[in-house]
Amino acid sequence: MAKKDSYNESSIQVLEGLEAVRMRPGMYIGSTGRKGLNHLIYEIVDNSVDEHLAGFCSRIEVILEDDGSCTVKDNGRGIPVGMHEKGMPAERLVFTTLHAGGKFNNDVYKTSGGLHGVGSSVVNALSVYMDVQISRDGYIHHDRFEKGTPVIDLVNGLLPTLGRTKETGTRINFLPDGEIFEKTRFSAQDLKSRLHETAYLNPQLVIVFRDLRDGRNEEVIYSEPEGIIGFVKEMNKNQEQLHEPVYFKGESDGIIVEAAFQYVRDFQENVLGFCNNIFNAEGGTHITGFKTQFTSVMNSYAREIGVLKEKDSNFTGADIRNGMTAVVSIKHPDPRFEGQTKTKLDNPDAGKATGKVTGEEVVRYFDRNLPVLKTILECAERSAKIRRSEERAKSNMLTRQKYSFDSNGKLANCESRDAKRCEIFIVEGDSAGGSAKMARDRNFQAIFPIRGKILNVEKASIDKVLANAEIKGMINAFGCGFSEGYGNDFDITKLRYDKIIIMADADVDGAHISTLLLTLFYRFMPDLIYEGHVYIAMPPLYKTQPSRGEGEYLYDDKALERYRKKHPNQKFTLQRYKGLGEMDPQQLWDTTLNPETRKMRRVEIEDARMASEMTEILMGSAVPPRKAFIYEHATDAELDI
Ligand code: TTJ
Repeated sequence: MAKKDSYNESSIQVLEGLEAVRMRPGMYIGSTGRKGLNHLIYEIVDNSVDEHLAGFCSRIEVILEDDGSCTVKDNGRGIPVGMHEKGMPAERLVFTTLHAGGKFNNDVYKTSGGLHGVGSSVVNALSVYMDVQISRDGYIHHDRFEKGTPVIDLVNGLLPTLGRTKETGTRINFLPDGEIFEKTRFSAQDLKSRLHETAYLNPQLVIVFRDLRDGRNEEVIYSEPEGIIGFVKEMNKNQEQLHEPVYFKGESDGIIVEAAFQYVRDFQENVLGFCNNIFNAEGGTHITGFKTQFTSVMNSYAREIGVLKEKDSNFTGADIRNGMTAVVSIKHPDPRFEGQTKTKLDNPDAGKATGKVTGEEVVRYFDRNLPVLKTILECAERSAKIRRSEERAKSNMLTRQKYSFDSNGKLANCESRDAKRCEIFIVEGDSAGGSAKMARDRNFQAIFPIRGKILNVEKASIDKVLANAEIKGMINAFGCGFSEGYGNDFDITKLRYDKIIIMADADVDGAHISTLLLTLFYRFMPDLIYEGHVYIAMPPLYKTQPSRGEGEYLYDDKALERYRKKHPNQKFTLQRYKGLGEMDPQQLWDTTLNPETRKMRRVEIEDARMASEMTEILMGSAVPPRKAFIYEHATDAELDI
């Protein structure tokens, strides 16, 4: 009897807990948009990865089912199913209680970067149903929940079984709740890149991805036995590599540190940080520890072998990292995160440990590999030379153009100077720019037309980028300067517009221009993206005009299909907008400019990171991959709404 009471009591608490998740889902999964939806999968998969890290799981399958649900399956030990002292099977506790650290507000970010560790109970609460099958102790144990509530009766306090098995493992099938999420279609592209990343970070793990939606039968197996070395190779595969990747691993103060790096002939550095397998978009102490120590070791070597003479000043960190691609991955027992998106590792001991291991291991490597050392120091020398000449060029250029804002002929500025209210639209094409100028609310909306394709900033050096009139005009208009490898003149408090809205045609060319602009922002003004100031306008593709009643704007071909299904017997004329230039000012105002009715999407840092990678593939010197990429992604250039 006592047991029964405590069961009731705890189950009420449970429901209250999960009810809170459904009331304020954003607090637990960040957003209820595209990203939050995919995070449900990552959250579940992370449990299987933890089981792998514990040494008991070698294979994980992730399946996007035809019915819109997702299945995650592993060959671990299986979640324990025995009776817990709280009066229910341990498994049920896992799926119905908010775990430690998974309480309210920011504490949920405790265990790792972003949203990992929030708990499978959160996924459960936000799912129409969740079906659980656990193979262990010779049986397949079964449980099922709807919106977080158990819907299966226990048998003598235990889960019913579906049959016998010799295997062990956990299988979860869940369907996200359309009442919670704006969209319930998972993004295969994001999921695949995340699973691939996980495979690189766990070289002994095999991850199977399957997409069975819309009659598809796609299967990809991610297995990366080379680990982060393979990760670095993959990132560098389209560039000229200057040496074999260098890899090291060590431990200090209970923190395991691993890194791989390789130089390519390029003017960029690309150093990625991971803590406990989670990407740290904003970097953190481990990255700083790695960079600082690497700089100091390389400067010592440079003096030792005479690349730097007594009178020379040291190389800067950026000089030394020019052309470097690196992955730094640490395992920390109690990571803490800060920053705008809670993805910046904050533990001082992580910096110390990474620095210590880097110092020891890099010296051990270069003492035995002098040719690689010399190659890298030559890069640093070249970079330092370019830096000095660019510093001169830059200071000349900026003093000359400092006050050219407003006198710039192309910017149609807004009247208000209250940055919080102001918006600037970067509009592709002069004719669309003209319509936009007429259509806008000039009180708070500025228009900056750009002509054709802007310069590809991925490859160009900084003085070339600044010499480009379109880019210079944009930087001037924003008012906050820019930062690049060698210095940081960027000051976001000077930003003149709260929203920077990219407005390009809904076709492949438009997507290309957006990609180039995102790359520009990502490289030279990344805080604009980190702080959520950049948006992409979503102009419609069609407008329907039935003989009676209101017309409707449609944003892609799927919406058109839906419209036809919804109005099977209706006759209507269909206007197709080939470009923004075809809309009259009123239409442009309704669909793209008016804050009340327009559609637009905020750019996330992952979008920008992907854009930058795409640009590299599209514009890089290697031609064959470019062709392949355009072919593969031609259909993705459609709008994603
Ligand atoms: C816990 O300690 C005893 C042995 O089993 C451990 C465990 O929980 N293993 C485990 C959990 N393996 N896989 C999971 C798991 C897999 C999925 C897909 C989802 C969840 C919530 C857990």
